[in-house]
Amino acid sequence: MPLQIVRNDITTMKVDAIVNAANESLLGGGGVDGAIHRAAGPQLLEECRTLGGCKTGQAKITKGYRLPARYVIHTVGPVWQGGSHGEKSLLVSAYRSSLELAAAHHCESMAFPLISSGVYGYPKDQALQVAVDTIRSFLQSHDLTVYLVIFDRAAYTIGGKLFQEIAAYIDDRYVEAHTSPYESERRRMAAASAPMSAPAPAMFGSLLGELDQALGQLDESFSQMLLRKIDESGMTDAQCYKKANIDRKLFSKIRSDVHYKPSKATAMAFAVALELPLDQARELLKKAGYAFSPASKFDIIVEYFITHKNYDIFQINQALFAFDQSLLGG
Ligand code: AR6
Repeated sequence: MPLQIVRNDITTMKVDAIVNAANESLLGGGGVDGAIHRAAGPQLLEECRTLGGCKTGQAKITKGYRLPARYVIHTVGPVWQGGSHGEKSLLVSAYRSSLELAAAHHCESMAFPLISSGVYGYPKDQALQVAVDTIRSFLQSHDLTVYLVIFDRAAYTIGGKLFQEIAAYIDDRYVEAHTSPYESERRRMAAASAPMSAPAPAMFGSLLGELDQALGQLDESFSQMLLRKIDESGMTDAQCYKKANIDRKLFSKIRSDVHYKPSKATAMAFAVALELPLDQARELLKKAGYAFSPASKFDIIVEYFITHKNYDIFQINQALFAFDQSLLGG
């Protein structure tokens, strides 16, 4: 999955490059900077001394020394001064410069801390939004796996109102699924015994056509249905898998293997990228052998977003993260 949000200590990440939230001197400090220098050992500071500092919004690269990461990209985020001192564009620039440096060094994976959100005081929710937006737009034109590493849970809050709405939605579904089995049974029986109205003769032609099409689609595999729906949506393959937060390699596997069985998170990510209404999302999932379950918070949260026609996978992932669920994508 090209952008993943994880809760971790960045010094333990096994990626090509980790990013350090440094200061302009590049000579170390507290927070994540201190942790990275401690874990990398004194040689990191020696190399940093040769760099001549770094301006806010820019980035410089060193080796990773004792870290599992090959490189450390040192960037300097802005100090928060209320928001009207160009903080946002400097923060965007810190992310962009780091991403460009990683790409120039042929990194395939990198990890960011939430730059400026500690000692530098940038409000965490806004810092997170800038991080997600900037990384996401860079990934439109680059193949790279980027981890956004969240250290403390407080850094990660979705809006209180949204959180409560989703929590209420989960509660409702649980209630429906776990109480009143007689009521749902009664509803099922009533629906089954309702008389079917006969179609008017003029409709037969089009009905037969639809039936024909429906029967043809019965044998469709997940991969065939996915490719058909991508064509129908007018998106290109790349637009679709990027929107689904799926990497190109996984997509070509699905594309070339008619019988490919994706994970549930992958199937759901495509349903969201294609902006399918709930019934069609169910169909696509079924092709991969899955169903939305009222006993799974993960499923209910995705269902919440689909029924609210909010198909922004990053917002969905933020909500999943807030509820301690795994994320959508490959
Ligand atoms: N792994 C991942 N994230 C971490 C870790 C860790 N080991 N430790 C802290 N964080 P900060 P800034 C999070 O203060 O705001 C330094 O002294 C932390 O929870 O490290 O950009 C520099 O030298 C927070 O969300 O960086 C500068 O002087 C985020 O990393 C100044 O701080 C960034 O917090 C830079 O301040």
